[in-house]
Amino acid sequence: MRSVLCIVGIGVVLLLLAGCFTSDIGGGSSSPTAPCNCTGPDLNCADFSTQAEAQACLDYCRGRGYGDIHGLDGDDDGRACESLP
Ligand SMILES: [Ca+2]
Ligand SMILES: [Ca+2]
Repeated sequence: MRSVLCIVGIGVVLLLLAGCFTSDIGGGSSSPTAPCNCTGPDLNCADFSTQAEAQACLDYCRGRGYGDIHGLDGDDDGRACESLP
């Protein structure tokens, strides 16, 4: 009797775990708020239409520890793509 309870308990735990994983997969389309991809392909100022977009990408990648991986801030003053509107 005790082992039956044990098996039922394990089954419940597995169901809960499965629920966690499926909800993760369902809600986890890769970072919809990311302004750009910090791991490539390489971006340049010409790939952004405004300075704010380039800035968001620069700040985002710096915040994640990638630094100015796309080379958007060539003079390293903290402002990305000064040439953009
Ligand atoms: Ca680049
Ligand atoms: Ca700059």
